[in-house]
Amino acid sequence: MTSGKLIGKALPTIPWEERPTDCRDVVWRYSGNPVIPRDLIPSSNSIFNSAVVAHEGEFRGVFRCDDKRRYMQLHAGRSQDGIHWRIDNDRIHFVPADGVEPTEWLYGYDPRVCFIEDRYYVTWCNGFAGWPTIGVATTQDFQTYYQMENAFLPFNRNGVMFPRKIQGAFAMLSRPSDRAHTPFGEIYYSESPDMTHWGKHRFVMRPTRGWQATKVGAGPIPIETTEGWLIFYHGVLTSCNGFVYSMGAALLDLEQPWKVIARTEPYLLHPRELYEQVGDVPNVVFPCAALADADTGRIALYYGAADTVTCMAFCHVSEIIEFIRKNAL
Ligand code: BMA
Repeated sequence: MTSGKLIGKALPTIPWEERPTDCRDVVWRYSGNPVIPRDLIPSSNSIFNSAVVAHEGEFRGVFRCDDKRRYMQLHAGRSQDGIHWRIDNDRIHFVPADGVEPTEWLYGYDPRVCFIEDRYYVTWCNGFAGWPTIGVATTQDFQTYYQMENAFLPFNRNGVMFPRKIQGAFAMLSRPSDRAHTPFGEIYYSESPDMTHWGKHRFVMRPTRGWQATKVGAGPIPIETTEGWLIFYHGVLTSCNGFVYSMGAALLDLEQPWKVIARTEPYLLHPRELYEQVGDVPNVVFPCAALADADTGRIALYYGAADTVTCMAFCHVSEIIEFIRKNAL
């Protein structure tokens, strides 16, 4: 059986730390977690569930910073090594893209950033007419962000773009939801010829049992491999004390990504460190970004912990693919 390789660019500068010798897991945490404390900038109550990409030899990101009013905001940040970050104290002020009617800024959370062809697409959970849906913006320099039309009607969350067109169309995963702390959640696939009109919706995956019994939602931008699209996703269990957010992984068909090749029955990351168990919302690990080096197969994951801080974890693509196959649902 082939173990699977990354398709894409060499990114030798991504953050990396070897697996501790006493660790038997395929995903291991960074010893310096959390990498971003809740109070990195004066205005923030918490900084978590954030998106990071490689850009011109450095790293850029869009960060979920809930402010001290507890309003959910998106802030831009930059880093030379992907670990030490400078984040703007003021939120991103989106500029309407050509022909787009300006809307009132209500809130933004859980951003993802995806490079496609010549620009970065930011997607996030956008407050629209009072309710959550998928907001979309583009940037080329991480200074000016042009807000496009929302991709969907409310209610929707976890809009995650694919990093290349599929069968000639832009493609996005999303998770239709409700207006509250949705007690359900399935992943769907949609495509668009122009990033404005979305359709051809396909069902991808639903909750099952155990750690992913209540809902599932896409995490980082899908990673292209020789074995399919590698996605890391969050799965939610309902305990007697509320939701518990863990992370699993799946392989999706390269040309028909709504077809799941395999997904993990056990979780890959689960709230067990204190910074994941204690915070504004206890027991949450929530991955939103990954950096991958095609030369070495190394993957660095960024995840929010307990809705309070930002953390990192690492894995090897070949080990993850083998784990998904051996431990498939
Ligand atoms: C989800 C989102 C995430 C958050 C999670 C746990 O609905 O709001 O941002 O991490 O709940 O509170």
